[in-house]
Amino acid sequence: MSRMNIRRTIRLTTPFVLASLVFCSTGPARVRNTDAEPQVIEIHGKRFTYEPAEITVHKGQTYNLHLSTDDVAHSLRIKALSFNAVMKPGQPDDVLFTPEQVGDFKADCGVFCGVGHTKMTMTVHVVE
Ligand SMILES: [Cu+2]
Repeated sequence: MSRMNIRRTIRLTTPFVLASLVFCSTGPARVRNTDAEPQVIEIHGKRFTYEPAEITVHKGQTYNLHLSTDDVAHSLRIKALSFNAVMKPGQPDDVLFTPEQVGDFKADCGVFCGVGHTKMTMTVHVVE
């Protein structure tokens, strides 16, 4: 290929290469944003249990805890992880939760809700 043909080839292909780069760079970014959406975990509190009674989450990952209750006020409290979110009857709430420590943690209710209040617990497993 002559020098002139090479220049012509470069001049003709450059816009397509740049367009491809733009297309490729926006494609994965969209996927990344979708992946960044926190996973939703539904937790329902009622005298004197949580449903589910245990959850498993990954360290450093952010979750959207969808908390709800219908009877009286409760909370989801994980003392070891400095987390406490009040659950009000009839007012479901979304709370972001990012565990930063691996282990099995006890969650309990931080709002007195009756005679079985101290037995209202669940387990949060945080894994790598
Ligand atoms: Cu309680």
